[in-house]
Amino acid sequence: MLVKIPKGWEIPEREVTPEHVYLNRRKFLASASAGLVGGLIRPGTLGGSPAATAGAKRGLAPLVAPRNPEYKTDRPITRERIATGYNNYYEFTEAKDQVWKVAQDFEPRPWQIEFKGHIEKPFKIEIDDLIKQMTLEERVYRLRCVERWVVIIPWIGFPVKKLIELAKPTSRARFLRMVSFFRPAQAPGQREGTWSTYWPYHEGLTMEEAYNELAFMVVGAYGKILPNQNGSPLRLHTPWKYGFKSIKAITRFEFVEKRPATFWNTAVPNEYDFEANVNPGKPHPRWSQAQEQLVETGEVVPTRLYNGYEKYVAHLYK
Ligand SMILES: Nc1nc2c(c(=O)[nH]1)N[C@H]1C(S)=C(S)[C@@H](COP(=O)(O)O)O[C@H]1N2
Ligand SMILES: [Mo]
Repeated sequence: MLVKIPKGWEIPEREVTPEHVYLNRRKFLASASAGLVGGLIRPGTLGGSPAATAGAKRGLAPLVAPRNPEYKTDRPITRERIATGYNNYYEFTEAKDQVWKVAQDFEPRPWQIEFKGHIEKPFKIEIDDLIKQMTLEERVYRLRCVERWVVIIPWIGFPVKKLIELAKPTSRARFLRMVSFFRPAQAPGQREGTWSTYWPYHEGLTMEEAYNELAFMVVGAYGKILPNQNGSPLRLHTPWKYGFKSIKAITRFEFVEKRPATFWNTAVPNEYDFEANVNPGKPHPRWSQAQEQLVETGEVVPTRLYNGYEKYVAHLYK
């Protein structure tokens, strides 16, 4: 059932400081004005570009793939301009409504991806050669940020399983480690202080999670090549986990034996764990996770265990 926002509903500001804790208070206050603080994200106030995709100056190349009808969501797809105009991408800026702008000059091509670790033979491949080897499909998935905001996006990509099959891991591989880019010249957030010791962004999954049918490698959205702000040219989406697991702009896949360190777990270990499964019953140390807010409409709805994807993944955590 749909829970409308009660009048004056607010998450007190002290409870919603985003992933960076209190380390950069002033900058947070600037960016928070467009977010959950104050309770509402006003529809139509996001982004600054008249194009459907926020910031797409000349338009993105079309990328069309048949929709996989298996994956249903509780709400309609979020308008493109909202989902491309409100982002988390700390390499660029912590101001969610500015990421599209700051990321405009980032160059997602040419882009080489490295495969290493416990695989038959390490290799490198250009993103477009990788895409050519894959059968693309569209999947409409929820994205639930640990900060409690939700968007619903028609992603285009292929199962992580297919990528693993290409890499041919040996039996020693127990985790898949993923590493993002490091380009301080194009990413202002990598030049500034707060997170300087943690870049590049890095994440990981157990091999079992990576093989799960939901785990998706994304190369497009809304019938186009993925815009920079959503993680072009290649990002992960694991819809049963908090958004921070879904690493953007991946440059390296590494098959490892030991559980890899992850960006947010290293930076703020008491707030972000490796598993990061969406769970309404497990509060963040600074806020409840029982409810969440649709970015487009401002509706506040109950959080669902595994973000509503229980039937696909619950068995992994028995
Ligand atoms: N490289 C990188 N990947 C990242 C992030 C980031 O800051 N850097 N933020 C994460 C977080 S916290 C979220 S909620 C999602 C947001 O994805 P979206 O902007 O496409 O909605 O990206 C995730 N992937
Ligand atoms: Mo997030």
